[in-house]
Formats: sequence, C-alpha cells, structure tokens
Amino acid sequence: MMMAITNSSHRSKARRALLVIDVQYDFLPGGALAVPHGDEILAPLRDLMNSGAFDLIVATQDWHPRGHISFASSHRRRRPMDVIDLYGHAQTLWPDHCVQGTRGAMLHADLPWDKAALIIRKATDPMVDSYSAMRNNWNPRSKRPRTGLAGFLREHRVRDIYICGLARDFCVRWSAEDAAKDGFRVVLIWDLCRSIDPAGDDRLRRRLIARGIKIVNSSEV
Ligand code: VGL
Ligand code: ZN
Repeated sequence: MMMAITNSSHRSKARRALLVIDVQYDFLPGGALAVPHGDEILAPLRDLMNSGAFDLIVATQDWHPRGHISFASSHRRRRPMDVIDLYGHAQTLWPDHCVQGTRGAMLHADLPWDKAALIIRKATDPMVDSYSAMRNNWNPRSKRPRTGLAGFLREHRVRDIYICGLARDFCVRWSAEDAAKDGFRVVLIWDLCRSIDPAGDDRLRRRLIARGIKIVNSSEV
C-alpha cells in the first residue's frame, strides 16, 4: 500500500532563518564601542523582522563579564584597538562594552525581540572572546567550542541563514564564515550591517564571496 507523503513544514521543508547579530546600545552611536551609522539599520531591520519572511528569527547578545580578557582595561599599558597575541591568535583589545546587566548590553528597544525564537548570549567566559554566533574564539587549548546554535538550527530544519547586524567586520563576518563552514547556505544582508572600520569593506565583501557567502540587499530578501 502506498502512503501519501505529506508536506508537513517542520518535517520536510527546508527553512530559512534570520540571524540578527548584537544590535545593542554599546554598538550604536553614543555607545562604548559605537559602530559608525549603526543606527541606520534599525528601522529597515524592524520592518524585516516584522515582515514574516522568515521561518525563524535568532539573535545574539554580546554579554561580557566585568574585567573581560578582550577589554584593553584588563591589560597593563594597553589601549583600545591594540592587537595582542592571545592563545596564539591575534586579539583586538576593545573599550569596555556590553558588560552583563548594563544598559549598553541591552538589545535595542526599537526592534521586535518578541519575534526571536532564541537569543544567544556570547563572550560570557571571562578568558575567551566570542565574535561568532556559532563558536567561541580560541581558548587556551586552541579549540573553538560551539555555542549550540548550529545544532538548534539543524533541528529546526534550517538550510538558509540570512545574517545582519553589528558589526559587519567582526561578529557578523565571523558568524557568516562559521555558518558557511558548517554547511548552511549563508546570505549576508549587506545594507542591514555596518562596519567598525568601513575602509575594509571592499576587501571584506570579496573575502565573504570567496567563502561561498551570498551578499544581497534587504530589498532582494
Ligand atoms: C563585536 C567587537 C567586540 C561585534 C563584539 O559585535 O562585532 N565587536 N565585541
Ligand atoms: Zn564584545
């Protein structure tokens, strides 16, 4: 006897997720690590989150304990934007930012976070930074432990991940590259990101394309 194969969406249909990276007050104008023009993404991103165009929305929240190893203030004679060697890899030192429980660490109130199925908090280990939504940066054993997000997305049958947020040249970039390595189809929504250093944008765009990441504008989503 033949059985009908139903097209139950959660069983068989490839789904698409929107991954919203670190839209927090400290990354917006006036914040501790302000990304130039970061506020310009707020209104169009709100519309996109409300559009219903995605099966799933996931967000990240940079969430450092006080005295975090990535803060210049945690190192003698170091200033923000200095680069040091940490566990054998380059680590940029940042101004104190997104400290757990502070206003600067809050997700921006203009976005509809009630639409997010999951909010991943990252960089919570005092000795390890974490840019990517998928994995921490290197730790003393030089591994990059997973956050669990890849597994969560796979269990939800997500195949396509659309990424946007702040900052394009750090957490968005690392998340996109790790997601592509993990076998997802990755689409970066270029106009819904801003970079800490916009001078590197042309190079960044080429690097992402070379890694199989598709770059679009929000009007094409
Ligand atoms: C980020 C630097 C330090 C980001 C987070 O969200 O891009 N950048 N922490
Ligand atoms: Zn950070």
